[in-house]
Amino acid sequence: MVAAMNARNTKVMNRFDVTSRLVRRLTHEEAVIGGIGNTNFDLWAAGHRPQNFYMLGSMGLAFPLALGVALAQPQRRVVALEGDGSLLMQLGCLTTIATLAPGNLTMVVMDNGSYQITGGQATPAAGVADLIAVALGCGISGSAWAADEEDFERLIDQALAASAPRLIGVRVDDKPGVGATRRDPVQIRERFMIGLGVRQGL
Ligand SMILES: Cc1ncc(C[n+]2csc(CCOP(=O)(O)OP(=O)(O)O)c2C)c(N)n1
Repeated sequence: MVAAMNARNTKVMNRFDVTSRLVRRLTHEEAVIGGIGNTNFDLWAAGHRPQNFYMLGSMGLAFPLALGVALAQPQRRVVALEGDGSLLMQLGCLTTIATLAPGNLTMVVMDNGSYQITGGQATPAAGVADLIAVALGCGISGSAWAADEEDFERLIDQALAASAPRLIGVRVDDKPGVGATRRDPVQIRERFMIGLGVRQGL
């Protein structure tokens, strides 16, 4: 049963492929927040959208930032992508998200069991820690590991129609991110605010 599945029972997928599958399912100008490094690189490579935000430099801030967007724009669906190492650095955000429970927030953790971009050091998620069990324990019910790509798409469709936040866990391989965003925080912020309709374009 999917809900009882742990990370060890799941297929190891590819982050760029999974990210591309996610982006192809977006049809309502959903906001998507990519986390530091690989999650935002692959989000960029999957095809830039005006509603994409690419976190630079701050581990673990994709979910908190997405929480803010979800609360500010309750009519818009918000998706956040984060690496396991980054989520582990900011685990407390899951309790805040469970407490505020925005129904329009979907989170995806791309779990490669390592701090890949800084040299592949193992994270606790490679060993004893199960991030979906953590999310469920924090009160984010409905969170689940994706068994394979098809299951991931099914979980995304369910989450995008849900009325409570969810975390979807995806075990991914160690392939590097495919693209690279320009390291220009002001441009990233301005583009995003225009994409969300809260600032006029130039
Ligand atoms: C507070 C802090 N410590 C360390 C770093 C350096 N750093 C940047 S990305 C990263 C690893 C991110 O790991 P993960 O989120 O699992 O993503 P992956 O690289 O595996 O895709 C580290 C250690 C940082 N940016 N901020």
